[in-house]
Amino acid sequence: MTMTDLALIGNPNSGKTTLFNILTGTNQHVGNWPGVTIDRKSGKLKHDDSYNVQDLPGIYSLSPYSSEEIITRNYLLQSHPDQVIDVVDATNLERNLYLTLQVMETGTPLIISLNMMDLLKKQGNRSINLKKLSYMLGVPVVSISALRKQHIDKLINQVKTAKDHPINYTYPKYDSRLESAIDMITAQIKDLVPEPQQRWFAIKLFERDEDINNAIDLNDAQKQEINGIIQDTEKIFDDLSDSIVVNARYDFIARVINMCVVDSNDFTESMS
Ligand code: GDP
Ligand code: K
Ligand code: MG
Repeated sequence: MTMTDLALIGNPNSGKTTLFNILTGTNQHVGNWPGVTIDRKSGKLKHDDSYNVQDLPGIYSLSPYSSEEIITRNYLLQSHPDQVIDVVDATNLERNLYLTLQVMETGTPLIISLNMMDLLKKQGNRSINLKKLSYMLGVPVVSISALRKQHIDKLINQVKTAKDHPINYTYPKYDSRLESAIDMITAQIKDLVPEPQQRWFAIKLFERDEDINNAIDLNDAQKQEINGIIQDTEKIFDDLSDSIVVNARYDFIARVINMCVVDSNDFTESMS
């Protein structure tokens, strides 16, 4: 039997464990991640034990600062899950999409499960156009309520569809001046990193991420070239490289929100 590794990723309190419990039922194994006292829950999908489901620690970013971030980031980049369900809290869309973009930068196939839809409805001041959201990000979006067990079957169908038709999204594109820097860095590493992860490595090198710097064997000429690209781009933006990337992600999210979200407050203001 071919096994499919399915991992749940998302911000803390987005509903990952609630969803994990529904997906796996009693088929759970609870342990610890190696070397840390952070719970590790994994299990087989209920009614289909060809899926291994992994509940990953909740994080806001794929930076290598907290144990949670390191575990999740290494899991994505080294264990290469076949599919990722990104559990997004619909009532905190902007903040949650910040992680979504980073997962997309790694090239990992993902499905967005827009959770807490019951709460969003109850709050009653915002609506999200799911079709547009899916279109703008280029990934499937399924709205659910894990708490009320709503639309879980739809999500499972989407997971199974993605197995036969792997998701091929385009990477989110940022400011064109940043994109040129990423392209030039990618050219330096194209023989050192497998294609789907080149963009992630290039962005991380641009951010001067030490772990990624240590993970690839750049020669002195390449290091110098990359340093030059980073410094030139910092001059153009008059900003530090990691903050250039943070701003680029938030600009992208602002465009997505602008297209996909209607706040009733905006509507009231525009009427007066
Ligand atoms: P995790 O940190 O991502 O694992 O999140 P949890 O699964 O522990 O959920 C965090 C809190 O959100 C808990 O109190 C859940 O009961 C609640 N929760 C999870 N999913 C939903 C949902 O769809 N709607 C509502 N209203 N609450 C939810
Ligand atoms: K929690
Ligand atoms: Mg949890």
